Amino acid sequence: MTDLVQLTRDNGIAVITINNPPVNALSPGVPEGISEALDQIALDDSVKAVVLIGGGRTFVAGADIKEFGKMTSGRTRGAGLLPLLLKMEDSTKPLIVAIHGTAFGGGLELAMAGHYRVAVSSAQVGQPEVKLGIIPGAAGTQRLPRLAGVAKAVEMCTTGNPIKAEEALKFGIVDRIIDGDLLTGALAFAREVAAKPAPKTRERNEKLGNAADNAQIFSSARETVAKKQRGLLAPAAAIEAVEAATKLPFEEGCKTEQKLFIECLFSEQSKSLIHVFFSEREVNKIPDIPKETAVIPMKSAAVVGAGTMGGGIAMVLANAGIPVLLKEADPTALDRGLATIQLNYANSVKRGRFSQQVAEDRLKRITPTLTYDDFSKVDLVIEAVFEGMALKKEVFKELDRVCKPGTILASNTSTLSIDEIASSTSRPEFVIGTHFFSPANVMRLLEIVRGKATSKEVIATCMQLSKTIGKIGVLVGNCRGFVGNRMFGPYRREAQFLVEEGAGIEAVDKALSDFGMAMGPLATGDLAGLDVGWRIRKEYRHLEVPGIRQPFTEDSLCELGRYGQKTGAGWYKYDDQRRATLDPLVDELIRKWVAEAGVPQRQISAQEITDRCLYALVNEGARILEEGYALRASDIDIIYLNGYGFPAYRGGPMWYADTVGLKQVYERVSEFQRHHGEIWRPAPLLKRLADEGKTFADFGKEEGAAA
Ligand code: 3H9
Repeated sequence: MTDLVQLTRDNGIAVITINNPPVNALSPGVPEGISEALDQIALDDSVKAVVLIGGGRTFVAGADIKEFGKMTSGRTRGAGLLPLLLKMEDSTKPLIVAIHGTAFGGGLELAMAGHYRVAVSSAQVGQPEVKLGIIPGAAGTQRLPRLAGVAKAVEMCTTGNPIKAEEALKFGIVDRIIDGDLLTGALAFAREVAAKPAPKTRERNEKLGNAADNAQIFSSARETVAKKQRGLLAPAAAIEAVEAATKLPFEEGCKTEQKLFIECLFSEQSKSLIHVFFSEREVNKIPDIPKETAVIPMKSAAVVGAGTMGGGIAMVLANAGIPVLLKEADPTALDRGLATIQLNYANSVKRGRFSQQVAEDRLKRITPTLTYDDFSKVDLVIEAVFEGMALKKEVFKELDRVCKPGTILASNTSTLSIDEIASSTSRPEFVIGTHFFSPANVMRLLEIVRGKATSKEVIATCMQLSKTIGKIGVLVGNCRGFVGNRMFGPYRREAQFLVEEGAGIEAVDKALSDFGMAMGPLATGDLAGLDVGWRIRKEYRHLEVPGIRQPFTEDSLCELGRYGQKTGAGWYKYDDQRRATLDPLVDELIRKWVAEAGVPQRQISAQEITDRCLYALVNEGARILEEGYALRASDIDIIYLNGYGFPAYRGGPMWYADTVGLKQVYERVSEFQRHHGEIWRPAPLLKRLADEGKTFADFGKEEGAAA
């Protein structure tokens, strides 16, 4: 037997334990180990029943995702799990699967091939494969509807969301919840059923429904996935596979599932989503900050500024159980900020996200204040005042005076220099950027900006805090706009240039939305508020290089008071439900402005629109990477997926460029340089990697950079 699987005996019951830390994935050796254990058990007359359990913190979290890359590159292609699962199911001795932690993907498929399943109440089960761009590939789409019914199986296989043990019990996926020690409970259960015939899941057809009801389930599921999982291939494939379970015998259904599984696995979408899975975990690895770095205990916090961002950040902290002071200079602004928070919580209660009691508890953790009086007690302050250097420096000077030594002083600035802000304090090592994205209580991204003096403990604490508050923290360096907004500038610049050169506003947004972006760049501007960028541009106008082309339409719209959704008009006009329609006036104005500026007009294709906008992102991303402001290309991807609505199934802008091929991207960027001048000069790193036939992903691995 392999050392990943152990076989022991307990008074007539065999116990197979899987020990493949950290998550007992079904790596090579695990299925073989289980199979060997079953062979030994079959020959041992003293064994009356079998318990299969996971060692350590969980049952099996699925297939080993690292193996998929080997399969798609042709390095491995084993028999898969199906033969093992049939062998388990055909065992004449009842096999009880004992679940704690997570039985996900192949883990749930393994469990469903057992004759019974017992679980602790904290356990979760799920078929999360769609999140990796695939579908269950070991008969999950065939056994799950037989246990849970067709509708539940469709829901679980298309959303990928797990369910808790209690719900799994209700739907027949689990047979009993075990209170107390899982193994003890599983052994007792095994003794109860040892003499009974072992029910095979694949032969249980009573929950497979009837044709008419099923047709309804499948058609409404297809509608839902087309709307909610726009652009993704796997959810529709999952529906097709479950449909096969209702129409074909088990073996035939498995063949359909296999065919769809392989198609999905070899798709670009799956490769991208697997890249995203590992990249999300990679962001936590910071070369010069070891895991053991001490963190500062975080018992209480304060937020300065009760505007949209400040209020959202206070909610995020309160939601995570951290008491927070919310400070404003002006009583009216404070009342307004609090009213917004109350409204947000009330809306969440109305939508059933949490109870009134939870909302009240969270609200109680937010203490409004007009003074810095209690700031001496807090462990962290996040400043979220208006975006202007002079004001920020004033606030930090005051924070330095009132806060105890050791308090982390963080700024939510989206563009300004953390080093300059830190220079107004006597403790630059405690100053850091925590750049939240709007709405702060919804968006998952947190850019953590390292100043040149920021201490490792402060960085480690903020990285940990990002997890506590349910965000994905990405460490970036201190350059103008940091990573996300620095790249977003050229992206939105190109969107405006395209409009100025003759593309329609809707055509620009549609091209990017068809690519998969959550919203087009102009509609995004309207949502965020066009005045935000306008104010920032004014702050930096003195740095503009004369003779370099600048877009002007958005500033001109701002001068007319068209700030976007909040003023009911921006690039589009909005009704009171914030629904956008094209405004002929804007079109007229733009044509007039560009005629005055003498910009030649032409027809522009959707391909040019996407290439211009996306390669502007990529080219700037390449500079950021080379200059060391991002640790890895994949960190940039994670920023774009979680903060800017980039489609996960394209892997992020840097990954997307790698999939296009850097040679092709470089040539297109060079072509844009010939037509549009120096702003399109290819980043040196892009040129070098293209020349060497390498990818951005290679750069991260071979050379490493430092934020
Ligand atoms: C599948 O099963 C297909 C089937 O139909 C069969 C087809 C034949 N493989 O997330 P964490 C690593 S598809 C390899 O930080 P947590 C992870 O990279 C699979 N590695 O912990 C990390 O490594 P590192 C379906 C895996 O406690 C470490 O384990 N299953 C796998 O926050 C700890 O992970 C899934 O999609 C894996 N399957 O969360 C489940 N899982 O320390 C994917 C984890 O080097 N996994 N690792 O960075 C998860 O959702 C979470 O990891 C889990 C634990 C909830 C289990």
